Amino acid sequence: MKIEGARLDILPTWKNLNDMLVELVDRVPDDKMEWSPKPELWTFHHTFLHLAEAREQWMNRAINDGETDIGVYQNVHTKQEIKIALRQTWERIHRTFNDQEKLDATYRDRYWAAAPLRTGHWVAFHLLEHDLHHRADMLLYLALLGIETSQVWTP
Ligand code: NI
Repeated sequence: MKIEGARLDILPTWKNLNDMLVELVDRVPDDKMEWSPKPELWTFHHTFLHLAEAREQWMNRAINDGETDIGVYQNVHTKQEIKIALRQTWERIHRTFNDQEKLDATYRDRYWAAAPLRTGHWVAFHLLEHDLHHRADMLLYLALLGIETSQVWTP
């Protein structure tokens, strides 16, 4: 019996998570965007760019969706630009992960000869984990600064 692939029904939850990431940008005081708890740790600013760039890299290098890269590190600087980048890159990955055929297909990084073959499901869960991981970093940063957010009750 052929087992049909299930739709990725985490997308509405992930959309909500992306909205919270966008909201988090405004929770960071302007004079703390370049702050990190230790010099060797990434700043808020760098972490937000890294999230958007990771989505772009997966869509370009592995999924190869044919869309134009927004050039995160070159073009995204201000808080407003970061919020737009988080929304644009979310829309881009959503278009892929909301498509059953693309979700079930397999992909390999085009620029890394030893790259393992991955399903669209794997890429989706990897990027979801990545969003959660770095959101947690930034929530902890805010807690260290004594800034409360409405998104969590404990740091
Ligand atoms: Ni990362």
